[in-house]
Amino acid sequence: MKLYRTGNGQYVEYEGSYYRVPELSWDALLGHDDLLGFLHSIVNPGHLAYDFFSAQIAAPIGSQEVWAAGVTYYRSRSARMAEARDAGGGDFYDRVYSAERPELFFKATPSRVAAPGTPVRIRMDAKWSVPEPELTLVIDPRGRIVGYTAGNDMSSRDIEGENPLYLPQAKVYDRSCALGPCVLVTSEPLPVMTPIRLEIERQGKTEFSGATTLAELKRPPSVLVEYLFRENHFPAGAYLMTGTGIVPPDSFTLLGGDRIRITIDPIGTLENVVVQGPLTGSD
Ligand code: DO4
Ligand code: MG
Repeated sequence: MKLYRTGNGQYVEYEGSYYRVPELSWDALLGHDDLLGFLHSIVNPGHLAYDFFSAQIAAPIGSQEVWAAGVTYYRSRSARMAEARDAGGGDFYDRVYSAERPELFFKATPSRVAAPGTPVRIRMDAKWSVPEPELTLVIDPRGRIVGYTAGNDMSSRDIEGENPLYLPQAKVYDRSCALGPCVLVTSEPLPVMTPIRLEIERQGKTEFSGATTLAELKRPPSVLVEYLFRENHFPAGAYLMTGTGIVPPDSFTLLGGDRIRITIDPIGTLENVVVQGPLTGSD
């Protein structure tokens, strides 16, 4: 069951039809004791909606914080070790990959999150920027995974590689994160063979494409959530990006105008265009 947040309220997509979710804020939905059961109760002719396609899809987030896990795929460990070699950082990326405690970091407040179809940004003071396509866990205030969305953990690799203490600047800035297009609400874990695909289009041509599967994710999502909720309360719930398993070659950097597509089949495709510089009023 797919839950969309739009400029026109919330909709549920189920078996090809759309249903209007009666007035409940996004935070109230995530706080629901039985979100999946509640959404199933809406799937009836009384709530059928025919105006979904005229609604502007918004990022599927209310007042939740976005957190991220790092170095959860072998590919990410290797890329990070290479970029931090001159800073003497190779060793601790390897250590965190095999340590019991995961790397978790704060990623974004809701205002820094780009909606599907709106720009994500690269920093003016960065020379090496990449998207990171990541399965993102949607967690309710009780610490239960209630759904999944696609996420883009935009990253400045030169800033991160210069000194690991610069990680927050490499990761957290305006529109450094995108989420969407919907939340797949389910009580089942996603199959391990679920593919995550990244395509970067430049001037109408594919500049980079890559794929991985959840089978490459080293740590179970439930373990990442358990660490996130240790000593932390999230009254509105939280989002947790699970790390990237796709890293473009070191010669690649994003440019303004690039189009990024992140596809996780049961969720859909999250698409954003890259901007370097200030956003215009309409962004
Ligand atoms: O440790 C740096 C960040 C790693 C990251 O964002 C990832 O592996 O996805
Ligand atoms: Mg990441």
